[in-house]
Amino acid sequence: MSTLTPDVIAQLAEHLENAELQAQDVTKITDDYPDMDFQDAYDIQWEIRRRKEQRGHRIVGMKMGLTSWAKMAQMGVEEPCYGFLADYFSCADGAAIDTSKLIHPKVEAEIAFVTKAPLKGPGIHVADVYAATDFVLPAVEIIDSRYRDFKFDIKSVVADNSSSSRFVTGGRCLPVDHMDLRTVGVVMEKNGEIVELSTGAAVLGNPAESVAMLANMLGERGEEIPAGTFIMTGGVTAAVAVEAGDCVTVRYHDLGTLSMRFV
Ligand code: 0L1
Ligand code: MG
Repeated sequence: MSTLTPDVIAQLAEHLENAELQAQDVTKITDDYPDMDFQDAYDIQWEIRRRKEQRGHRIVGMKMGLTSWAKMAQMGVEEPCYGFLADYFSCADGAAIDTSKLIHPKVEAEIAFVTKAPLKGPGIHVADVYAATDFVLPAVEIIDSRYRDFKFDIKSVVADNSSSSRFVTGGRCLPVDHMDLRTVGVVMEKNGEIVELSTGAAVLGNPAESVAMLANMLGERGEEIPAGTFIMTGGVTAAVAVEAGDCVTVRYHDLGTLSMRFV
């Protein structure tokens, strides 16, 4: 059930997308619309997606957020959410990421999937995800909430495309049946010092659970994960703030290493 009119959904989508494009922070939208519900929040997110596609951008993947206790505890929010990835969010391994286009970026080490068959909820489980997976690969997400000081609640976050901003991929692709994703070790270094350590199990016990959850959440809107979709499953560690001058390297067991610098 939604509480906001289509006009208000459109206005809020424009407001949040402008905040992203102008790298200008805003206050959380539930301050003005305290009764908005999850359907309103996802309607705003889908309207931002529509606006980008209308301007010629391609959607190149999906992300799940807040899927680890480290992230939930860090943000004081206890519910996973999803977002979409537009073409200009994608950065190559080794990229120089321009912080002047961002508000207050943070990095998260993630495990990503690429599907080879559609997944449509409800009822999708881990075995369905394994059967539909082409390969897994490492990814680093650069999140950038548009909300002042990263102060928000889950509905405001969902409307803001779950803080999606940039992501880096590279490393090695492996078939999912060659690995136990729960024991994939991850070491994050900032400027040569280890800042976070974790393993894949930090994400819902198994990152494949995160893909299943995405399929089931999309299924509630009659949507699916199409074959060939790139999906980031959520940070295995808490997010780490970065600024111009920082270099980040993330080492994954078996999946290689990703690096980026912030300029
Ligand atoms: O990818 C994420 O886990 C971020 C979800 C949104 C909350 C945040 O900005 O930390
Ligand atoms: Mg993330």
